[in-house]
Amino acid sequence: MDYSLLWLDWKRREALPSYTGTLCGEVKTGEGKAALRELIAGFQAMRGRAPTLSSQKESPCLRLEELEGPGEGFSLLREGEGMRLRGCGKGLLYGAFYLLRHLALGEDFPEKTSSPAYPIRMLDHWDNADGSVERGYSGNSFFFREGGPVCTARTADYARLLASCGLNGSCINNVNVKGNALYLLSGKYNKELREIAACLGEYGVALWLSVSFSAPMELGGLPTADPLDEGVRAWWRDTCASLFAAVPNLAGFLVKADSEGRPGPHTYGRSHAEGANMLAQAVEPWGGKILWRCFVYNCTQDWRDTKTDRARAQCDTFAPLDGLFRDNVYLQAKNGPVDFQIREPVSPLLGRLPHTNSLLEFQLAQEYTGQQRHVCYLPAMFREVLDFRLRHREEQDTVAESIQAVTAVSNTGDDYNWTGHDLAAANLFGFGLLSWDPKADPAKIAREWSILTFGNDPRVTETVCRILLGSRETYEKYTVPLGIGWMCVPGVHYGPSPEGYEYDRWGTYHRATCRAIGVERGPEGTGYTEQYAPALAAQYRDVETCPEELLLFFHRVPYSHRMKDGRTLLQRIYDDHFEGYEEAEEMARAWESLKGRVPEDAFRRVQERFREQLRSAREWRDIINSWFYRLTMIPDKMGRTLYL
Ligand code: GCV
Repeated sequence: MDYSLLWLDWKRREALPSYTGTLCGEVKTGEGKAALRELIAGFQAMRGRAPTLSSQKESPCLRLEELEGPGEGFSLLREGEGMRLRGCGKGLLYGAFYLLRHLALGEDFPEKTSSPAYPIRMLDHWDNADGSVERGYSGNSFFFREGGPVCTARTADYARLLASCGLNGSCINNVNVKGNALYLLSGKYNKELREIAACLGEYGVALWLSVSFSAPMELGGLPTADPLDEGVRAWWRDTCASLFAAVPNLAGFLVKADSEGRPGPHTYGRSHAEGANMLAQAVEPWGGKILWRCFVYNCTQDWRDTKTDRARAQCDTFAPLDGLFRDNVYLQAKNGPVDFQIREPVSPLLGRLPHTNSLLEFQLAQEYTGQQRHVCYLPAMFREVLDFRLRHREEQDTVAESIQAVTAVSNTGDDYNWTGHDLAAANLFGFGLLSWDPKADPAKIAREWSILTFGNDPRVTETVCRILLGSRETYEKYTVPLGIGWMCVPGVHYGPSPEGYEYDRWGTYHRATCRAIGVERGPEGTGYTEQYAPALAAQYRDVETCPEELLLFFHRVPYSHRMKDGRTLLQRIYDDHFEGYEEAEEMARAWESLKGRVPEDAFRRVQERFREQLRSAREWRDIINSWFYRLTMIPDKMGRTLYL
């Protein structure tokens, strides 16, 4: 096998309950059969012996009861010394994985009745047709090789991984549609797409494709892509009719329009609602859906322009359109208003679409959070976002309660371990579990992932959890302070460059002088705070009540600003950077202590990553601290080394 099975590599477990020796009941659907297959293989791996199959009810056994319908929920209940798993085909599949995971954790009768929080729980791949992956940190694409899509054994194991943690959709190509990806719509690759869709479908995973808004011109040779043009509408209708007929299990399209140079309806003086609705009508006869990204902002800003605020752009564009989208359109908004920084406030747009389907987008690919070379466990951050109260209503006002679907930019590639850093697989697993249940506990997820991956050695579990659970704060401390973002090397987004984005066109400025830093986003400044519900706006606009970890996102403050614990802002920045590096050293030492307790190949891969993390963390610490020192000429109170 040229790749790992990650958390699906079931380990032997002593004294498994006796019902795992017999499976009874009949299954009919593809997903039901996949559930049975997984149970047989899982029990065999854990017991060392295949279970027997019986169509009769025997005792004790695991009894499968398949219901008719598309439902995804399941119930897993004890029946004497056995268990009964009940659900429609997909439900059986999720229930089977639930049972296997919990048996592997050492539970004998893991009873559970569960159904997913959202009907769409997916991954977005930024894979290009040439096999490269935009912001990919774990090798090349396994969906595309030599210019076209491919279906391989890995596709099936990918589908298993997704289903095993509750995910049910995959958009396999980059939102920046380029090269041969354009021809995914043309019929040229229908055979390959059909194969991929069928392979994913066996595990309840729907296929999605990213499409270019100007495909009618690029592919169809039309003179325009105007969404109100009859010829354009007919072109999309015909194209969808042939594609959806040829590729069963195609769920719809993801569209990045009028964003970072991509074509869109604004070119024709049309709104995003007009653009999205035109596509929605074309896919509607096929039950298709349109996922329309809200990542729309001016990416050719003049840094001298102090009025335009990129953080405002998405709400300014989309909030006024709330309620104008068709039912099969989902507006896809990133978790923060800017772009997947280590610390951002929750996007105000998520609270401003009460009459539109909205889809929350996270990023597993750690573009700004260490690029899968630094350990940075993200489920805790995801949970913070999901739990965040948007305050537009008295009740049921959390992000989790305000959205209708979730997705994440994938962190997978064709590396042996799928995610480059072995510990980054915990992010994929955790996102899946949270997409099913947004109340899932990130600490429990880390524990579960560690046991499934490395086995049930308490010392390993405790150490891995300690590393994972502190890693986000550690990363934040030695990199970019208090929500300011963007002090990374332009383009690659790895390593420190405190002024790298300062005089550029991307709208990402901190405007530091020798006295103060930050962009004022209250009403006296850009007014961004006023995009939130009144209670939140009031909290954010006042520097005293603004959460400290977001101070520099919302306010321009002098370095002498007193933090709540009495330290100055500048001293806090120095302290964080020194502490962050020490914490990274401590994490690396903790990993070293696992030598001989985790498989040697995984040990070495992670050890290698920690070497790079420490090198890079030291660089961040010294460059950021020295840059502030050179600007202010205020020394560190503790007398630690700063460089002139
Ligand atoms: C796919 C950021 C990334 C781009 C990405 C874009 C997006 O700007 O740097 O690589 O493009 O976000 O989300 O569309």
